[in-house]
Amino acid sequence: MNKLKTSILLPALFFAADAIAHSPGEDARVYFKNLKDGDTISTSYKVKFGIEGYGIVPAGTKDKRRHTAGHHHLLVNHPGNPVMDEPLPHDKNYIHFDAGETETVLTLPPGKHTLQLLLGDETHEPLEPPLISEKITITVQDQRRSGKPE
Ligand SMILES: [Cu+2]
Repeated sequence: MNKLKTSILLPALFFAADAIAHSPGEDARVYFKNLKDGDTISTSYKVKFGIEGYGIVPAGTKDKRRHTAGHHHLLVNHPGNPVMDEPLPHDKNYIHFDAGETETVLTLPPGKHTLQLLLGDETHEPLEPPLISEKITITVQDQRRSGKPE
């Protein structure tokens, strides 16, 4: 009985291991460490990217680490929803952190902006299921109007 079970289960396990490559677990998430929806920030602000349950490696990583890690993308004022089944574009709405950076100094013009984090694999494609943060709206303060002397 036991022997039979093992012989049936083993191939299934190998198959499952293959299927979960590039698939973060249910608890995995990406998030902004020091920003939340509705925050007001200055024109230059160091934003920190958080990740749990998955790793960070540079884009283009070829070894097996690529199955359990990816790199951050910051979506800035992205209209609608990103396409999830092809590599993320390099344009004004997507900042790639190819070196595996986990923070950046944001320099945005005064006003409201939306920000969202999306993890990509070694070819800049979102994972399955995607690791994506909530989309937050922040306001960049107009320092010329804040009353500070120039
Ligand atoms: Cu990328």
